[in-house]
Amino acid sequence: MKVVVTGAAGQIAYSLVPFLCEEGIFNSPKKIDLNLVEIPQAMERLDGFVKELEDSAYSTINSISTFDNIQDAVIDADWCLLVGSIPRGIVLNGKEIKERSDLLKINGGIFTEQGSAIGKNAKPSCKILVVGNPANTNALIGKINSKIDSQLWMAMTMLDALRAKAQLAHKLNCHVDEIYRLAVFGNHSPTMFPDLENTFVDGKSAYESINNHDWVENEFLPRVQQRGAEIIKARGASSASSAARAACETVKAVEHPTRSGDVFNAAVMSDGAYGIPEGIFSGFPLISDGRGSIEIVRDYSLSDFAKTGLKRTADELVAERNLVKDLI
Ligand code: NAX
Repeated sequence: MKVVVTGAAGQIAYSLVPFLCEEGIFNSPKKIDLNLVEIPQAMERLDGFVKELEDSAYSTINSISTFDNIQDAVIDADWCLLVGSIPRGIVLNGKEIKERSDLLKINGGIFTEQGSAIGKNAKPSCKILVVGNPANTNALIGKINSKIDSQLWMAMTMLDALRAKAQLAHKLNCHVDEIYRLAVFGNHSPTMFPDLENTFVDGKSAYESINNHDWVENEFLPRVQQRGAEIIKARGASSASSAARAACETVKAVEHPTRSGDVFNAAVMSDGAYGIPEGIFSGFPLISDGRGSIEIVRDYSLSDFAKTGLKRTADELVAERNLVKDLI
């Protein structure tokens, strides 16, 4: 099977690709043809990484190829992990890219081209995970430009869900594996809404076990929403190892059936579920049948507090869509 990773010389890919090469990630006995994509200026760095991958002698890998153009890289692709993008804070033409709106326009151009290439050249059953930020709106641009309905486009919200799980496990003094049905709704941004009211630990509602709304609203939510900024402050660089693990967990979650009574997290195109407007990419609780089909789980009950949180993050996504309307 063919797996494409863009931004392959970047820091997330440096952890992500080795994770993907481990046994048991893809639900297929086939060996992987790995296509790594970068911009021309980063090809030398990418070659160094390829040497390390070769030296790792993975039994899952059939071939490793590098590309500085997306068109050829995605021919017959089964999976595309779109990690490459221009980060906030970079200086382009003497101007620092600070605003999400500027980032949206610059990255929008990249995802128009990548979407169109994937639509034309990848398999009709190709699955695409957008990691590069602003991930939700980049996924929207990619999907619309692919012009193919059968391909599955997602944006990554798994990292937000794993962050929320870790905080909850800490609070309830339980193991992360004991947590079921934790869902993160909305945008991969500080407006995201991780819901605890439908989350279960040991068969009991996590929200009721915590029994402290003030902690949920004023400690848990801001901590999860601001975790990325906290890591940048401490590390001097954005989350890479955890982001890579989250991307790999998303692939695994789509490729294998969801454990009974649980969900997994990714952003997909909304069909109006939970009042999130149609035609934007929002985080939802999802299940997979492990055969390429995923579905939104629709039985979460939302309190007024949750509905307010969902509206805020959905409004942000609609505003982002308006900023890129000439690209979709
Ligand atoms: P890096 O700057 O280390 O790597 C990005 C790489 O992408 C660079 O090597 C660059 O040359 C390459 N690139 C740029 N444009 C490209 C193009 N058109 N085709 C192919 N490659 C291209 O960033 P890194 O830390 O790896 O982060 C990558 C992206 O993930 C960023 O946009 C970042 O904001 C985003 N993140 C998303 C997360 C999520 O949960 N959705 C969490 C982590 C991360 O912040």
